[in-house]
Amino acid sequence: MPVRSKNVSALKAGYLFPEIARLRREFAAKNPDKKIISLGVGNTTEPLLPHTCEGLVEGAKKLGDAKTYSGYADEGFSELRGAISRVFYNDTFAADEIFISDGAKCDIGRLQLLFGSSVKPVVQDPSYPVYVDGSVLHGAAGRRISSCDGPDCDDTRYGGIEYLPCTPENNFFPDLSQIPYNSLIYFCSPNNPTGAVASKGQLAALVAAAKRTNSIIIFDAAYSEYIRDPSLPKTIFEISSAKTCAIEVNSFSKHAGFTGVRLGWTVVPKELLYSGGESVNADWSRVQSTIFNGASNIAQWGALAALDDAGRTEIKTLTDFYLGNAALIRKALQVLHITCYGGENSPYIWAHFPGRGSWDVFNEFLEKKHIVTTPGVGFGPEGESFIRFSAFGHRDDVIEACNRLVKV
Ligand code: PGU
Repeated sequence: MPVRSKNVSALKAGYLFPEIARLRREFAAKNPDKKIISLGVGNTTEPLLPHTCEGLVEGAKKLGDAKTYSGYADEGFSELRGAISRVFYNDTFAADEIFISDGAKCDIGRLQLLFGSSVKPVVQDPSYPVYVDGSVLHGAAGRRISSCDGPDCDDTRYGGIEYLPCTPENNFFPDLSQIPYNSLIYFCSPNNPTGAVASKGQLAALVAAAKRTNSIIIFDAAYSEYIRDPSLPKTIFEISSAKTCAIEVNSFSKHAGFTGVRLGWTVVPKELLYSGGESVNADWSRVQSTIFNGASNIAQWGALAALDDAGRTEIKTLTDFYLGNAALIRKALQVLHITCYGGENSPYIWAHFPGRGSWDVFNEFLEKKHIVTTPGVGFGPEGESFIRFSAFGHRDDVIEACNRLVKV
């Protein structure tokens, strides 16, 4: 029999969110009379919006008609690539710099194929766990420095990864002087889980640091449509010189409710070159056309509807709704005098419980309030005394969860 891949065996026992789902199921089995409310995984709950949904329905009908049937869509419909450039990037990218995908997570998982195992991954600590786990799968994370295993192991560092602490003390923006040469810098803004959004000045400093260290940034903008403060940048490409050092991933999941429909995109500027001068854009096209066969045509028709004027108006309503949930959760935590961050330009609230372990707090909320959250340490060592609340939920459930929270 073939042996198990060293990279797979180096992963922590279980991926964060299925582990939390398992703990929820265990609790539900032991407490069948309790109504559990999930503010854990960031999974959308509200139905698709009518105009966007109509786009999906029309897309399905096109596939059922000989005159409009289409098969493999290669790197994406050119109309959709053009519409993304227009709506999100002020038309500054050509269609062939935007690659349509089946979601941001999938592209994050594939992008490291471009850089191999010798690149140095750099992550914000805390951040979305796929950056670390993806690096482990590509063999770039080095040795696991860990004294334990299992779902509640809070010691999950890897020797080959540079962790940049993002804490209240530094306003959740890292010390960029820690970035080593030839790094692959994963940067998420609005950040999952802290909800912090980097300012334009901070992104300019990040781009300068990437250039100084000959590094490439993978910028994850999955929550950009939650930014309400007009002074905050929604894309790394608001810094124009980022075209020579950054790739951006984004998704229709969180703003159009496409978590189950599946559609995202990745921008790889033509100006972005490896140290040897080769084109990263050409290689990404080669990789995608080899191991990915294009996103669903139906989903792409839905996305085109989501990007026209009626679709954009709907999306604002949907993101406003989830931000309304976030405001309720923040308010309940403030009543309890729990210090919390985020939730204003992001659907996540990062609540601080100084001196406590995050799994402890997670268990307490589950057992006493029957509310599922996400323990902060699942996002990195600096998340240890924090809990993440997700604002994705039906309004009635969020109100009930807030009532339970404030009730002594
Ligand atoms: N990027 C970030 C920063 C995310 O938080 C998520 C989802 C994604 C990408 C995934 O985008 P897709 O386009 O849908 O692939 N984060 C959620 C869901 C958990 C998960 O494993 O993806 C969360 O709760 O953090």
